[in-house]
Amino acid sequence: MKGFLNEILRGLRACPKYLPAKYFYDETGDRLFQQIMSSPEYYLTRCEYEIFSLKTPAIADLLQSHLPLFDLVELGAGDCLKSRFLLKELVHRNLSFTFYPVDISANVIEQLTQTLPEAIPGLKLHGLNGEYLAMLEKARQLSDRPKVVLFLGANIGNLEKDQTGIFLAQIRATLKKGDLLCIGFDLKKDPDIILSAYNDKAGLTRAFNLNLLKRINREFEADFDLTAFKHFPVYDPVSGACRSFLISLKQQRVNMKTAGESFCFEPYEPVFMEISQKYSRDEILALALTSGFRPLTTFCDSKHWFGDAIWEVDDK
Ligand code: AVJ
Repeated sequence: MKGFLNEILRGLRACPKYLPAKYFYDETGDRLFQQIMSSPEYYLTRCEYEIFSLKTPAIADLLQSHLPLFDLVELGAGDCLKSRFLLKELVHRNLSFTFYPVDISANVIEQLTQTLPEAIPGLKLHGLNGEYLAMLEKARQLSDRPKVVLFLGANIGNLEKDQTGIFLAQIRATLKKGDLLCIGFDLKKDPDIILSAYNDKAGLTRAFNLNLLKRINREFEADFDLTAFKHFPVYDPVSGACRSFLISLKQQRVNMKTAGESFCFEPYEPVFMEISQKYSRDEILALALTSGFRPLTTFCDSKHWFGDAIWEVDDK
């Protein structure tokens, strides 16, 4: 909670202004993201769903051929829509493992704990509510089995390119040689397809971004006028960065009682909200190598729009 306020303040005091996308996910944010995932424009989830619905036996074979025994940790588990294919398959194969879903949303972990063991009889689940690295460390303390870490949904795309290698190296540092990482990347494709995924006709992504202002209003007694900001996503086909901004439509001052501070916005001043980085195959391979992993294989959907790469923790 303290971290939340401090990060919000840092972002609003900065020039140019930004807000951290990880705070999108309050109860309303979770619901909006669910709706985004089933919107016609947001292809990512459907592509990765296709991979897991069709290729789970091959994925399970690969995991088992590298590790006879392991626990499964999923970073940013959400509703486990895709990973439940793998969980079912592994339970079916009578593999003894514990599933540690990690999520920043307490709400999500509560839901999973209630529903997943019912949906998959025999599943051992231990939910971890918190940030990725801290919870990965926690899972390590709870069990010394080798780990298979799932990081799906292109969540890695929420990091700036220069932070991605650092983050992956941090993940690697919490793992042991031979541990596996299954990581989902959204691939570079027709820019129009990418851009419309972040600018859906129903306005879900717009509401998703504005909801963070609403959350700040509620939790920190602020007075953001949600009608005075415009959702504006851009995609750079060279870097592969898709960025969402909220643009202040007028000169305005926003007060935040909890912080005893106010923030001025110029007309058309942007607030950077989120990056959703897209990757080429070569960029994915290079990323594995620079962060201390050995790429084993990548599973793709039939359109080649999305890839789930499997990497092995390499020697130091
Ligand atoms: C959950 C980070 C993968 O960047 O595509 C969806 C979040 N933002 N629509 C993404 C998101 C706007 C999503 N990730």
